[in-house]
Amino acid sequence: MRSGNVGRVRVLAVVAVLLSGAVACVAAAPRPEPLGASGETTEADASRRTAAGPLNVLLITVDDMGWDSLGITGSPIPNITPNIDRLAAAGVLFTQAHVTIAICQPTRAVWMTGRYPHRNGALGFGPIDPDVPTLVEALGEAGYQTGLMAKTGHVVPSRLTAFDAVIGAKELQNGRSPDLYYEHAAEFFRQAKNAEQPFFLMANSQDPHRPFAASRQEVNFRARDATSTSEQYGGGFPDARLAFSPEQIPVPGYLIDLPDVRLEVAQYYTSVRRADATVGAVLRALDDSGMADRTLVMFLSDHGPSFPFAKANAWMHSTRTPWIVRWPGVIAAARTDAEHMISGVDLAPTILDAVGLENLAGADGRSFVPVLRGETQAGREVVFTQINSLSSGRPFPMRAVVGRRYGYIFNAWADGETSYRSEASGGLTFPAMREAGARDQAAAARVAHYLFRSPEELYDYRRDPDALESLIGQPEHSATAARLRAMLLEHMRSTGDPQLAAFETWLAELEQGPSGVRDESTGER
Ligand SMILES: [Ca+2]
Repeated sequence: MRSGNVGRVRVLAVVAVLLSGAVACVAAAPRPEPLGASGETTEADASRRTAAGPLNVLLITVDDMGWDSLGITGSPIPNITPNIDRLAAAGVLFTQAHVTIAICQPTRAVWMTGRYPHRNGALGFGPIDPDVPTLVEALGEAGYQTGLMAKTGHVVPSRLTAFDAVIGAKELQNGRSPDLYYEHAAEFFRQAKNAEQPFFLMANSQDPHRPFAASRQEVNFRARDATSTSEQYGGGFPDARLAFSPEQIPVPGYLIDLPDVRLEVAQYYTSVRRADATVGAVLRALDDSGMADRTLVMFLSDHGPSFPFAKANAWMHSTRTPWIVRWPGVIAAARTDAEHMISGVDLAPTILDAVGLENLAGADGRSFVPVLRGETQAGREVVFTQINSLSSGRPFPMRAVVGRRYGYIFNAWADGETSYRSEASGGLTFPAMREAGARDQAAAARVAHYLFRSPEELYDYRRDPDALESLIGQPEHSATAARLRAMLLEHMRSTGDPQLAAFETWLAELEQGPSGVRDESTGER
């Protein structure tokens, strides 16, 4: 690592803090000294800089994969994710991890900045604000060779040039060919090794994002892709046959068990298996490079699956993610952490801390490196999640606080008339649920709840992980609701949330008494 660059990072960080006026948001605790900046070798330095050189970082992400779709997190499908399971067996798996926002682009903007969406500018599909520092730029300034594979339009799109190497989805068969991931990752590792630079590679699988493998949507997408002249498309798709029979797969509890739902979930799991193969291919390339023993590997999904009641929402299944870290020499193999709640805002601070760099100026998140080292970290009882506008550009603002047991959601858009629609409303599942609603009252209620919500929801996720019964209005849960409302209010105030006025208005209505609460079944207040 070049020490001059490290110094420049610090100067830029200080300037950025002064410009943004965000001094209060910078962690007050002293940060670890960057590599080589201190004359003394601490124990922490020793793990960062092995005899072979500084610590490399490989960040592997999958697209729209549910936290419980893996073997290691309890999927009943045999051998569904052998490669990810193997990675977890060599590191720590966090079972109480959440991303911050369950949409492709803004979730990655949170990862890159360590800031909540309303503090980095990327509320929906917009770019990160120009004055907000990013993880990739900090690592590049510190002498890291940086690379990006797929999802290129969704990772700091305004600053794609910040990456030294960009391998688009088109060169990876729409981000879905394990063989091509191997080839390109191997080449990236070779170049970093030859340049004698540490590396940061963000390898993004575009599986299991829609179109699911062997689906009608994929047939249609393939036809459009074949004639596309855009830079992003035209790379083709790997061939796929349905890997699981519809009878063989578990239907998520938040959906309704119907033939078309089973078929689409089987298609989803076919894509999950291919995503796992891509993860395995990238890890094999790392092994073959000979640098695995000085590389921190982090794995997570960008949010939950593209089904109703998951992606682009704020329920537990929307944001809960399987988050794995392998760090040779630091993390004892096969640990599971079910205690600490970690969040998308913590990703950049943790990577920077692990390699010995300062946190990004103005970051909301904080490093969980102490937890990786086996220590207990206070203040990890809840995470905050949100939705703003969807890929369609339509606003559906939601704010949520999620704990290990309870979760509270404020739906600022739920007025009894506005109807929710997202990408997951297409395909097979939601139309099948709507059709079932025409002949079944319970299905009709479920569909109506999805479409219209209510201003607030409260769930006991330990008892009801699929969020089937909101506890709002039940006297025995009113204290829990009040506690979570207060936590969310404080968070929204302290982060300057643009939905604050809407939430305060709602809380004022609640103060007026039970008549102020809208009855979800009738839409009346
Ligand atoms: Ca995604």
